[in-house]
Amino acid sequence: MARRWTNTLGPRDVTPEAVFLNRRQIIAGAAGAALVGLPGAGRANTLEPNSWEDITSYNNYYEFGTRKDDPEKYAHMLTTEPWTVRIEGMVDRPGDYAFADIMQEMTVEERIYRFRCVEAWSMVIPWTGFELADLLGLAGAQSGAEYVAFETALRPDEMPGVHYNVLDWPYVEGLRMDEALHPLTIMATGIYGKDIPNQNGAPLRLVVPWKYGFKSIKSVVRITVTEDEPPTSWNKANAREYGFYSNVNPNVPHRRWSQASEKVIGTGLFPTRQDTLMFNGYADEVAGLYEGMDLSRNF
Ligand SMILES: Nc1nc2c(c(=O)[nH]1)N[C@H]1C(S)=C(S)[C@@H](COP(=O)(O)O)O[C@H]1N2
Ligand SMILES: [Mo]
Repeated sequence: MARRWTNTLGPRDVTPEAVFLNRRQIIAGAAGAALVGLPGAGRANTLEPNSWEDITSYNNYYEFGTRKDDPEKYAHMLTTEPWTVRIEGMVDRPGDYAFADIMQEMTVEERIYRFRCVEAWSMVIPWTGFELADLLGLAGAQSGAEYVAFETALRPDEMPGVHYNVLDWPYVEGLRMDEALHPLTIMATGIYGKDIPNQNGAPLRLVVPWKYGFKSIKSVVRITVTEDEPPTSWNKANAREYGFYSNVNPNVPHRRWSQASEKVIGTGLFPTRQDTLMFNGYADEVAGLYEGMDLSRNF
C-alpha cells in the first residue's frame, strides 16, 4: 500500500447542488465508472441522485431514535469538532488520528453510489470522501491482518436513542480485509460537496455500496485491524436475520421479507418499485470477492 496522498478537494470546497447535477455524467463516467452500462440492468446509464432533502431527512441512525425523521431532528446534538479516530490493532502506526489531519492526507473525490437499505428501499447518493484503503495505508495496516472492525461514538449526553436497548451500544461493524481494501469502499465525509450532515454520519462514515445500508457505519471513532472476524451490531441483535456479509442479494430473502425489489425513495406518494440488482449493481466489480462461497449460507 505504498501510495502518496494529495489533497485535491477539501470538505469545505462547496459545490452548489445545481453545478453538481450538471457535472454528474462526467463524474459517473470517471470515478463512478462502475455505475455505467450495467449489463442487463435495463436502466439508464447515469444515476439520478436523490435530492439533498430526501438524503438528509429519511435516515437510519438509531443513536438518535428509530423513526426515519429522528436523526434529522436530534443529530444536531452530536459534537463533531474536534473529532479523533483511534486506529489500532495490526497497524504500524497506531494512534489517535485527528479528523482534520486525516483530511490533509487524503484524496477526496466525488462518487455517486446506489444505496440499498435492508428494509427494501433505495436512494442514489453523491458522496464525497476517500478510499478506506488510503486510510488503512496511512496507519500502516499489516499484511496478515484479515478483518477491519469499526465503532461509532457512544455519547449518552448527545444521543437520546442510546438510552433504549434497541441495540447493544456502541454500534459496531466489520469488513473482511479484501472488502475493506476494495476501491469502491469509501469513508464518506460529504454529500453534494458539502460537509456530511450529522444525521448521515458526520464527520466520517463508512460506505460499502454493494452491501445493505446497515454495514455503512456512521460517525466512526475507532478502527481496529485484526485477525478475527469482528462482531457486528445487527448480527448480535438477530443472527438469524443478519449475517456478517450482508451483500445485497435479490435471490436470498430476509427471513421476514423478500429482497427482490426495492422502493425508490423520492418518487412521491405512490413510490416506484424496481428490481434489486445482485450486489446492488456492482457485481462486475465485487462478485470475485465471494467466488466459491455459498451466499445463501454466508448472507
Ligand atoms: N452508528 C450507526 N450507523 C448506522 C446506523 C445506525 O443506526 N447507527 N444505521 C445504518 C442503516 S440501517 C442504514 S440503512 C444507513 C443509513 O444511512 P443514511 O441515513 O445516511 O441513508 O446507516 C447505517 N449506519
Ligand atoms: Mo438500513
